[in-house]
Amino acid sequence: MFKNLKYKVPIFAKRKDVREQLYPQEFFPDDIFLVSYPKSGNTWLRFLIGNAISDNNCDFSNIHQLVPDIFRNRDVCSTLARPRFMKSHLYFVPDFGRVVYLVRDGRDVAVSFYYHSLKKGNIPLTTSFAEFLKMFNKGKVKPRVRTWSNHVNSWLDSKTDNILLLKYEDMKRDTFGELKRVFEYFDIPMAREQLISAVAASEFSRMQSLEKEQNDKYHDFVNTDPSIPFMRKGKVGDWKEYFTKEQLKDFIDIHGAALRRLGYLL
Ligand code: PPS
Repeated sequence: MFKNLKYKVPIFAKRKDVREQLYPQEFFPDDIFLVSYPKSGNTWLRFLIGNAISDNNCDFSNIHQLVPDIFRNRDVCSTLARPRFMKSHLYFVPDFGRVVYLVRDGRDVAVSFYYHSLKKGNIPLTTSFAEFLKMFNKGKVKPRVRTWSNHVNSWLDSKTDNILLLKYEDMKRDTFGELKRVFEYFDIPMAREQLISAVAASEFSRMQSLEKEQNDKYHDFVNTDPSIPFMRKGKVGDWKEYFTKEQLKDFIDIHGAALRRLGYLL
């Protein structure tokens, strides 16, 4: 099963006993995993799907019940109706049958990750973006899921069938079209009107209001440092405000191949 892989699978995924302690008890062939490197827009995708399958009742209080994380909400996974949608930040794992692999320009990911790390207290508040970027480029940030380009390449190089590649930038341009593509790709019937209303219920401004309302309760997203919002900017190309020419050159030296294969370096 693990033969002929260019990228190493995580040690815990190789060890069946450990895997069983971490993952849901059972995987089903119709499970759908929403996989991404952190800060690529996974929560937005979870809200879109969560709203579509719950008649627009998704918020920060129940997102983990509707579209759980395979580790943190492991017990919830076994209670879900099938087909289950579950979230993960793992780099390539052969155990995942049907996958939506969500990507975002690594430079925007780096900026978003910087604020995330400050918010979570994973780096001192005095850390500059320049200092953080050096750690990011080496994959030395929490959670440790290797470098951005390593993650991207591991999934793009995988020979697994049934991977739908989604781009944050395309979701921004045509949210309805991209959400529709997810349901169509996996042959899950979903009424057009429901998709339209799920898109509206998951708009940045609405999720931002929800974050403010639910600020003191749901620590995963919001109850860390409230002065740094989870719903920060939600923009494409914000990196231009942060990167110096030299940082951009270094970034391209390290992650250029992955940026190029995703069409981010035209
Ligand atoms: S996490 O912590 O890894 O789960 O983060 P993740 O959810 O993958 O990514 C967070 C970024 O996604 C932005 N976001 C959105 N953008 C557009 N529209 C909507 N509705 C939306 N919801 C979340 C969020 O603002 C983070 O990006 P930045 O650039 O930091 O604003």
